[in-house]
Amino acid sequence: MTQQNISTSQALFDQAQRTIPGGVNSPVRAFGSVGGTPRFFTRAQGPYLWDADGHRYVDTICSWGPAIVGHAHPKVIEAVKKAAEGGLSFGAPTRGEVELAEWVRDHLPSMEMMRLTSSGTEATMSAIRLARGYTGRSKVLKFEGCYHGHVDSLLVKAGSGLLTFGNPTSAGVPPSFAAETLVLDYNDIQGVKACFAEHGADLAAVIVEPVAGNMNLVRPAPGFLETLRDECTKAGTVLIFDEVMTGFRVGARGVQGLMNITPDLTTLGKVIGGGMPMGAFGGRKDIMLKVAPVGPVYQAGTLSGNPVAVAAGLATLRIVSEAGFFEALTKTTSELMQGLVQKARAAGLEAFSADSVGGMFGLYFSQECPKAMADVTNSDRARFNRFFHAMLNRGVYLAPSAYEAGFLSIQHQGEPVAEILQAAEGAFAEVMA
Ligand code: HOZ
Repeated sequence: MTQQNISTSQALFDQAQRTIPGGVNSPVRAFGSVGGTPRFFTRAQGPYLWDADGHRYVDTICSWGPAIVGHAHPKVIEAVKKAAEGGLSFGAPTRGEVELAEWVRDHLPSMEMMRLTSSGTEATMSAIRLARGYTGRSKVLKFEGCYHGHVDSLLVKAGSGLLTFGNPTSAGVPPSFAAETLVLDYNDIQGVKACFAEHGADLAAVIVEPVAGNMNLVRPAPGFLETLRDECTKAGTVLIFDEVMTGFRVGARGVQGLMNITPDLTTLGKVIGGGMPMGAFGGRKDIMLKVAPVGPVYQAGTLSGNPVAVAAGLATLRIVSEAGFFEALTKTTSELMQGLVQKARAAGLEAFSADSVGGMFGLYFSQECPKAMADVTNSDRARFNRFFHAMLNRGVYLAPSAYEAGFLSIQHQGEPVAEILQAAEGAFAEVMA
């Protein structure tokens, strides 16, 4: 197959590296894991992206989740234009942010109260501080391969870009901060029980991606989230579900609704901003009332609850709450996974599996779906990298790392999914040659 001409992306990447470390503003985008030249994009519409050399791609990242209604959806764009015409930022309260908070509370009842932020990282950072302020304890338990944003005490054995670049604990995190973070394998139920037996009285919080999406997609094993809930309740530890990725992505009520488990605090991002910078943390009223100005835990932000981001978020959330939205998205995503497994088998590849929850999916070059980070590491990542490029060259943009999940939008139904499957037929044949 002839290779694409990507001279404009290449020139932009060369130029970018002179002023921006690695040429990118977020590490995974640099293609460090898969090699080659990152595409620079000029526009997106529905399920498609166009790069600076004019190539069109079916987008299976959807901005890492937010573009769930498709890129540049007319209703979202209209809401953004209207809000922008009224002023970009006031640094003061607005009606829209109250409406957004009420919408979120109505769909995620565990979030009795919340605070809006400008990113998921801010949300997790604030949730951890709040849990510490509420409990008067310092230690936090997290799970290997889960990524909760670039917060000092959570950049320990973290996922996403840290795994991609083989350095799961960031330089610049003081050992004394890291010492406050305990780390277990995802789905290690016995480890959780033993950890609580030893450290329960010192644990301020357990933070978990209830379906992991930053070491590829990894489902919670039966009993894992339930054990976290039970142990936290017994020890007076705050259970934080990081639903930055999964919130309004796996279903209208997040993983907590799908699995019927109530966390004490939840963090959100991505979909609630509809493609604009937005995050939120919230939960039990008695905990949230510790946040300033009513409580002693400080948290603030000039752009928090930004009116344009709130408008994009509200417009997006109104669409995802239409009847049948998640049923259709879940069906499309799961059919794509089945189709990809069939294409792999037809090409003679046994070591390939796929899974999805709502509109979020994982592709693994291994016989079985992973249960923890080590399973992803042990998959055939070299073959994934070849598959990534074979798909890119055929007009399908996959996440550029075996450690990332993928995302579809409601506009992928029909033709775009057919295009992905057709590309996969050629790509599987290429990686088996
Ligand atoms: N950390 C994000 C995915 N897990 C990637 C963010 C980005 O590059 O936009």
